Amino acid sequence: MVSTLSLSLVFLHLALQSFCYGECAFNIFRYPLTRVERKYASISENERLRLKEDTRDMFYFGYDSYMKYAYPKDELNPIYCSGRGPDYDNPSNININDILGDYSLTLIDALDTLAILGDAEEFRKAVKLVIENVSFDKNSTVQVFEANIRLLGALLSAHLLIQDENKPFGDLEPEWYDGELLEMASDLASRFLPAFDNSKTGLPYPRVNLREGVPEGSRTDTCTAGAGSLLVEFGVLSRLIGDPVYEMSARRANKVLWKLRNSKTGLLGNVVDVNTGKWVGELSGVGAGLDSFYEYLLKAYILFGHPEDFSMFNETYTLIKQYMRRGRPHCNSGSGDHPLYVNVDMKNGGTQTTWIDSLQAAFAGIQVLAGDMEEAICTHALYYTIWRKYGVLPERFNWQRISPDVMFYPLRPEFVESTYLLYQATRNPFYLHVGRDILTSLNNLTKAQCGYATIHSVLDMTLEDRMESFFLSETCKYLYLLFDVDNPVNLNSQRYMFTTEGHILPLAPWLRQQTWDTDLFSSVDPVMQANISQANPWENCSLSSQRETTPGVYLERVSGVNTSAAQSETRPHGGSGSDQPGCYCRPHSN
Ligand code: DMJ
Repeated sequence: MVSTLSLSLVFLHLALQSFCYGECAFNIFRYPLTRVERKYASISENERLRLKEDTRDMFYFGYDSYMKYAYPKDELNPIYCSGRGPDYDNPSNININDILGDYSLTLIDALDTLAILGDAEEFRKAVKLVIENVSFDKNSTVQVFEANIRLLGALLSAHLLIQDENKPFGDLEPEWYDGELLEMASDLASRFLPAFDNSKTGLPYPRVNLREGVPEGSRTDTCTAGAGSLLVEFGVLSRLIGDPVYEMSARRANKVLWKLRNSKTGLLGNVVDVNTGKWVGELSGVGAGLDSFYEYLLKAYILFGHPEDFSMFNETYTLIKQYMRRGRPHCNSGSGDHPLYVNVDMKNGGTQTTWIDSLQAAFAGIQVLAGDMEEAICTHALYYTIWRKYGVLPERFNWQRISPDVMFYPLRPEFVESTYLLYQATRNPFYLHVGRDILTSLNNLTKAQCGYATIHSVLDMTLEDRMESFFLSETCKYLYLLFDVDNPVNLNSQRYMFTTEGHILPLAPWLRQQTWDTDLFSSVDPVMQANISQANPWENCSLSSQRETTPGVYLERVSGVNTSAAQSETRPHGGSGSDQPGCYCRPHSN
């Protein structure tokens, strides 16, 4: 790993220049500058503006082609210039059917990117098309997680942008607008509720049929991110319409996952059964299957301000660093391999795989939000090295064999996202250069006849005829925002937060107002509690941080139990990872 990835050291050093100015142990910019240092040290204003315009062109090439060849279908086939909808003939084709539902997905997902590009006219036109033509009353069985982040998040974001009286993106409001997008959001979310109602633990079934609810014989295994990344959108919807049921359902799912953490390590697995609460996949990592669960603990706190979400994030983040981080302890000094986060066994923290996946590239962005800047720079540098090697990120990269394990690249945004967030946080022109590399390789490697195409294999750069909706909603958006330094989002960055699908939401005081006692809604009913306890008899071990933040009050409020009595019966729990004061537990009797 050291030799091939040693390039990441160079990138790391370059990236640390402005961040560590005057503080870090080393400074590699000694004059005269080398050729590489000269390249990364600055970027001309003309070049930045050219990159911004090129990114704009990239978006419109994809968007206009979608509108011309694919709309009202869900996605564009960018090679054969046609549209794609659900595969109704083959219900088991979940690669397609989990996401596409015959609801003009790409158009809805792209709404706030149009606003961010300053195209108020096209935004209003698109809003009209959505309101007049899209219905969620469809016989489509889709993933709750995907429909939540791509559709619900997009509808809420567009509605809130329209409602913003300051109009930072121009006049987005069609004159006849009367909250129709919010009504659609509410209708869509109501179709998700059977996923929660039908489960024995409170964790949502992974899929619902939009018309019929949870299909007979539906699979009960869900990834952790799928069950635990709903709180941002559900919380905003609940607060907008004054109905706590959505926030309650999402909070309860998070609470259940929290109770299911491994008693020894405190880690979560990547797949869980919604009826038994048993872990089906015991892999713990920061990429596929778990990524947005961590992200939404932090983002829910940023948005709604509940200390409990922050405690959960902090506790989890500490454990991630404790169990998953490998390599030298300090990123920019000392000896050893470049740090990376590996996938581990949730039961003991042992390394389980020798690959990292491209979704993990978003973790650097989470580290920026968490304020762990040196580590964010370090994480990002590793992915940049891999990006440079292939021109894109393979879906999985084997860090032991230094080669891809899974070859495709479906135009994912994660690496662009963390590049943008790092530039916002550091203002280091290094990241503009990274953005230029990304833009260049997307144009060189993925541009097809009428849009941008998924790379089938990073080894031979063959293409697949698919442009996922997140290309317009995230990849193009983050790249544009990276170069458009004067964009209203960047000038008021303290006023906005991105969902995991890149939709912007306002950080507004009204979202932080307590309209109901959310703690009460996070309780789990007795039947569900019994199921969870069976799955994890040591569940209370993992509640230490909640008890510490609201000592004695939390459990009394949700269950009526006098917690001081309950706590006096506890005994110390001796697993590693549970050495914080106050982590006492006893097993439940079954
Ligand atoms: C997007 O839909 C979201 O970013 C999600 O959180 C993860 N996967 C895709 C993009 O890769």
